[in-house]
Amino acid sequence: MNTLIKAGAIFALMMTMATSALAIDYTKGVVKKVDLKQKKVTVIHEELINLDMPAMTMVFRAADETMLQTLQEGQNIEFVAERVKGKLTIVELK
Ligand SMILES: [Cu+2]
Repeated sequence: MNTLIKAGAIFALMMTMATSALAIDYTKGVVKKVDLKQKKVTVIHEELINLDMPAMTMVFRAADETMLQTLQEGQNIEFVAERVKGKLTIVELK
């Protein structure tokens, strides 16, 4: 029984990983402003398909500070944004 549960859990985990790997779709954008204090970044982004959002300029939160520190105004980026606790957050950066 235990082995079965473990096998099931591992399978579920593998499926999750496979799905998220496939789902990663980077969106292009240009950094307009970096706010290290507020951990926010303004990005002129192209269409965000996963969020059903057209191209626009908007403020995102950054998943972590190190990510923010690599960003500079005017920089071209490719990123993944997701809704984290109701707030649009950049979770992946190329
Ligand atoms: Cu937007």
